[in-house]
Amino acid sequence: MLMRKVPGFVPASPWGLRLPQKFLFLLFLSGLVTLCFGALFLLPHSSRLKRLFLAPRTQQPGLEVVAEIAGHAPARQQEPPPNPAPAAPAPGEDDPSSRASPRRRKGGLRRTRPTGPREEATAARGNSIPASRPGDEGVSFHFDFNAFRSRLRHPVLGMRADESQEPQSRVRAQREKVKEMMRFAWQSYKRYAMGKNELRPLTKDGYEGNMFGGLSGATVIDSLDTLYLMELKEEFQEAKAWVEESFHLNVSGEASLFEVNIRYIGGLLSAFYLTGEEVFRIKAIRLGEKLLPAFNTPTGIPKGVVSFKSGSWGWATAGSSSILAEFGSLHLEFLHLTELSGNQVFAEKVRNIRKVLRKIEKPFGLYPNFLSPVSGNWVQHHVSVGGLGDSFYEYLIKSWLMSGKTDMEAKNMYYEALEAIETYLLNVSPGGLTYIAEWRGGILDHKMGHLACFSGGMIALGAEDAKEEKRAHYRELAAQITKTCHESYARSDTKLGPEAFWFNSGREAVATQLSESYYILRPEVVESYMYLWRQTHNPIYREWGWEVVLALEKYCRTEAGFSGIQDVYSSTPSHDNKQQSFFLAETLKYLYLLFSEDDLLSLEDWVFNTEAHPLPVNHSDSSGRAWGRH
Ligand code: DMJ
Repeated sequence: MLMRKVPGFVPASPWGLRLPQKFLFLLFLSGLVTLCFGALFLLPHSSRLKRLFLAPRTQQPGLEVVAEIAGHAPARQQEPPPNPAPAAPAPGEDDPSSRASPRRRKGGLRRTRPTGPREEATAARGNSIPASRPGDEGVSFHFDFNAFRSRLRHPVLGMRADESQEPQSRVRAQREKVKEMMRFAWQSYKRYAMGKNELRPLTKDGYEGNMFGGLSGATVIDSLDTLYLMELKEEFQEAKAWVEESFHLNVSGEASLFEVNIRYIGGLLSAFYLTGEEVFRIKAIRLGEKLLPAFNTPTGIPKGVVSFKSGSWGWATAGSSSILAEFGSLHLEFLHLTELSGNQVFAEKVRNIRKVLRKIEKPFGLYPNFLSPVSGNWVQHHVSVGGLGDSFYEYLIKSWLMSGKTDMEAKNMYYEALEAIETYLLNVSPGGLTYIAEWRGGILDHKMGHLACFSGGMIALGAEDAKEEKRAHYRELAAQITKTCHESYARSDTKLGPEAFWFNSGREAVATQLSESYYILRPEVVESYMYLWRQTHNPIYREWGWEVVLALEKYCRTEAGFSGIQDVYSSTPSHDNKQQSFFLAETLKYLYLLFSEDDLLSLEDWVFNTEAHPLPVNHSDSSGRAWGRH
């Protein structure tokens, strides 16, 4: 193109800008760039951008980290007691330090504050559940609560005849004592940590932890059904009001699928079935939807950690293996999510897990603890009925019972697994104590974890439906294992049991190192006492349960709640400053049931999930929803 020369015009650049104009333009450009980078670093919600532009992906932690968040970790993986905390926030107030700097452990989960309702609505996308507005979802589906209640064979809270006939009985006083402990545990939590996940009784403040992806109030949700069945009515209303007003699902952190399922989903489901209050049903379904991205793996075996972040595919930062006890302990809750929502997606997810497990080859009929969600193969051959494996076995027999004894597949898998466990893991010590060892590719570790002590109760529960010729044997086996677990308590100075105990070098049912000598208010031993009591009515189980009550009062009760202890072999143990939510959900509930009549939450009508939340047995013969296909 020809350019005419115009007088006074000096072509300064190919863009036709003069020097001062060019200078101004460059100045503007550099200002813009500075502004953008400034925003990236300084604006409060820029952390996601920073991650995108500046940081490599968080390094994937190994199996131990996954185990740790699952609460299945061996002793060395437990958190040390927290450092003295800053001044306690007022009840119900957020801890400002946690807001400014989310707790992050090496390899741990990111926990972020709630971000907004849009996050909630989008979490379900890609899993056949339409995104919906908070509050309206699940409402359109009608669950006939009255029909469900009319099918129960016993009143939920039992006949209560015992109390009027024996007002001064010892067992009534024992039950009242447990109720008082629950009231104290709740009131302490409410006073110092309401809305936080757990109470720290020594520092008198709350603790959020990093297992729940930003969800709060684990103790509230875990306590609902215990408060209800103990008829702590005022306290139950306080808990319910908190769920209605303050339990927000619009969080975007990374959570343990297992822990959220057993504590939050389990707690909400049982609160709904006990009361018929819609708020619990709706929140359970909404939260269930948020868990679905975890299943987006090549095999459909979920990863242990789910990201609640909007649009995420659930491929969060945890390691490459999924844990048997975690992906194997979803069945009960997910069937009930389908039952209460009418949405098959939940049941399909857990049916697929069952299918993978049924097909895969099992070494000697045993189920190793780690499975690749990508290849569907076992990752290593470590088998345990304690941590990492435990509740998978529990959910097999309970799936059978919860189905109204129609889920034959679960029944067969359970008895086959139990046979293999008996053949390869069961031992009797020189001193005559029966225990279930851990198996590492054929080599036995002669130890039992506290977690494995639930198995006495499980075997008792399953004994009645075993082959005729095995029933008495299983009853006896359950009693022997429970006796061994009682020994682990009886042989300590505090009469509380250690986290793990060994059978070697002439020592039996005792921990061999300090790192395994702690007790964190765990329920498994009293859980077995409860099942054995209901099966046998042998008064020894109530005696043993009472020993635990006295020990808890003496060593774990503090001015502001109950705390775990660091050494069961010390008569002056230090406290770990944590009132675990499962203490209210499980330990106190099982103790209360132990001192109650059998028709309080009758086992004919209810199964307890692995966090002791009661879920109803399917007595309907016409349900096409959750129990439709076996
Ligand atoms: C609870 O959260 C559950 O019982 C789980 O199955 C194992 N660990 C704790 C209690 O010890």
